[in-house]
Amino acid sequence: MRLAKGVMLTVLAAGVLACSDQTAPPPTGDVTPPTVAIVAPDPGAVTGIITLLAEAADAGGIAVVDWKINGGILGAPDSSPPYQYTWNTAQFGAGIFSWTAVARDSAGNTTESAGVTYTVAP
Ligand SMILES: [Ca+2]
Repeated sequence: MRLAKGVMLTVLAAGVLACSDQTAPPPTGDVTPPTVAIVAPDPGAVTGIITLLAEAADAGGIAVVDWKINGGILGAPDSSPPYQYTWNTAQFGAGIFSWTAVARDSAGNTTESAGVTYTVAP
């Protein structure tokens, strides 16, 4: 019993030493995804040509913002603020459309905004 306890303490001590010998892991860079939200226009009925506006932020910098309508990417990635998309609401006819903005930071982390729904009347 006493021997077993001694062995366990030895193993424990070795483990502590092994841990204290290790240096801190190297920084792995930016692992925090950006924040992004569609801030205009307010959800609801839209008509004509409107400008969608997203705000994106990241401590390491935003690389691009993509726009998605009903889950499909539309247009080219926007690499500089203000992050806007000019949407001709006649493009897809009448219907209900959910937009999101997807921000990617300089390290490749991505965040998709909450969806904002617009209704295009017939
Ligand atoms: Ca980041």
